[in-house]
Amino acid sequence: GAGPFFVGGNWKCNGTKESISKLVSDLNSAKLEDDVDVVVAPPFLYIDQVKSSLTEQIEVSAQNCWIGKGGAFTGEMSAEQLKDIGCKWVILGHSERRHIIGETDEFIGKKAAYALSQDAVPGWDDIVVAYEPVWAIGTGKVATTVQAQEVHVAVRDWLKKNVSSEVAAKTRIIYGGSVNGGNCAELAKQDDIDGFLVGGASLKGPEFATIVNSVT
Ligand code: G2H
Repeated sequence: GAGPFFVGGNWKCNGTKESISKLVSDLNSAKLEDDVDVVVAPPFLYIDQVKSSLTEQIEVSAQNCWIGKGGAFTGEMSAEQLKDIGCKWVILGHSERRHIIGETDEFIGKKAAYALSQDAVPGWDDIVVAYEPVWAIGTGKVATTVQAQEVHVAVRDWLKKNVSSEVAAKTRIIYGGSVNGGNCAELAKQDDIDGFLVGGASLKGPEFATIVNSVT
């Protein structure tokens, strides 16, 4: 697998000022392994609150952004605006955006290309690929270690054939779908699982810390 281990907390459309303040203080007091890249993605409205109160050990991500430069696009946020407030990450193409909102591969591809273009020297180092089996998302049904490892190998092989061996070796491929404090350790042991994208369990500080610390 590729390193460092990467754990993302995808808070989705959850939280209030009060619950987020509690979550941030739980994360701030948790002991997190130093060598893990930890990123949390609050809803847009709370990014500023989180950025100003969260430990610097954890970076902040958005959950979406527009396909190009800002302007007359009601309800959207641009990559430039995310950069302006110091938000260096964005989740693009989550299956909830595809299935519920109707985003297509082409649309998501444009978003990814534009977001990367906002970096001076965009590269695969900046990209983390999440594999989330749709039947495992928010269902409590996690993939078996064998199922997840098999797909991660397939994704890495795809990168090898379509991009390069070097990129395939260094791109973090993370698993998402009902990851929790109880199932993370076994999954983390798999060679090609380079981290997790965590939904429900990322809303609980101590459990999220357990997942971060499952790095092997
Ligand atoms: C899958 C995942 C995080 P959950 O969408 O992106 O959510 O852990 O709740 O299944």
